[in-house]
Amino acid sequence: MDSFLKIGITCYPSLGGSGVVATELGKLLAEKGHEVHFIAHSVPFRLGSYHKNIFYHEVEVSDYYVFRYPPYDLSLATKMAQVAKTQELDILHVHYAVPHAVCAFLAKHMVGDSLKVVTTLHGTDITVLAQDESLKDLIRLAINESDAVTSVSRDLIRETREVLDISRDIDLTYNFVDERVYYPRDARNCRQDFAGADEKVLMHVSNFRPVKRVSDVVDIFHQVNEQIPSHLLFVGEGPELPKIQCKIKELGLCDRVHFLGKQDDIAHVISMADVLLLPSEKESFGLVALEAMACGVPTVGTVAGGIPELVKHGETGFLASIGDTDQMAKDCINLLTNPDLAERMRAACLKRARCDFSSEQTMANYEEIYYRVLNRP
Ligand code: GMT
Repeated sequence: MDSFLKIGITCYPSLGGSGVVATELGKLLAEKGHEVHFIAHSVPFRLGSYHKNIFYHEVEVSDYYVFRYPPYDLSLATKMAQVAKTQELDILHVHYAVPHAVCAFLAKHMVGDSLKVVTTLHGTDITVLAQDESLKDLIRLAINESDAVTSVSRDLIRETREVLDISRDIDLTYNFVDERVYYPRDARNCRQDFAGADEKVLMHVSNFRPVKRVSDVVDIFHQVNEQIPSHLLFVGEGPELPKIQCKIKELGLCDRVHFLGKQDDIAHVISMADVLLLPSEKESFGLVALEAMACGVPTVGTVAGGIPELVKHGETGFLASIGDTDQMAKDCINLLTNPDLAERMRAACLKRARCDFSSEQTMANYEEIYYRVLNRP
């Protein structure tokens, strides 16, 4: 059918929410009938099983001896152009500005204006990298030259305009989760491995980078555990992890805090929790809070970035100022000692995830953007 498109997608295949969202979007588009070509350095980790409309094109980087740093960006741009030409792509949808939007800009110059570039900004590409003078002008160029730019929150649109001093249109396209995967799972058996019947479970899932303020997670938990017997489950890995492990030891919380490392089946793992902690100082969206919400788990976190657009304070969780661990601990205690409130929030979470962040709506938004840049009704 004519209305089906050939779409190239580039993302970070092995880490982070941006890669997860890009891969899940590609899978949905393929299920709908579009032809989707992933162009990346490895197979996206959430790609899953074979689908006739999904193709993967690997970027191979030259290791010629004169290169001190192998030029991945140039190889990616060339691969994008090759795939666009041979597969007759309509759209190249790149997730994360650096280097993907820049590579797409180069690819478009190699292919011609028939190839339309859509760039999705995910957060740290603007809130961290665009603050760096060595990258700022390049990011601004790539954003201005994209045929459409989307952002995962209003707050990120605001910050992009402010940091890069640009005025072009940016479409708001919130993230989503696949409802067939993210729903409340029966995790009672797994929960029993950590917590007794009358104990509570708090959880933090992240890449343990400084912006996540994982130390605040420990401070919140410390206060909660003094009032309510509970356990803290950490999911993920990252640079702050060793520091956190030392802090847990110093506080004598080793038997209360459990490190699960990286986990694939996040829906199942999150379903063990009574509350998700997200005390970040930067968070353009906070995909993990949506994953939790879709499993009926409220979030206690901060008002950073786009979190308030996702978590409704008092309805699907509680939000406090960045660093206000006392308030976040109080909010957790309130939630964990008040079964009516917990049940109300759980129901509100399930409803909000389904109604306001549905995969169908998000895919429709992206399709509308694709057809718009192609000038097709
Ligand atoms: O959370 C991270 O630091 C990873 C990062 C990424 O690039 O994958 O996440 C960003 O994109 C996610 C998907 O859109 C958002 O949900 C995260 O909020 C955003 N992270 C930050 O803004 C710190």
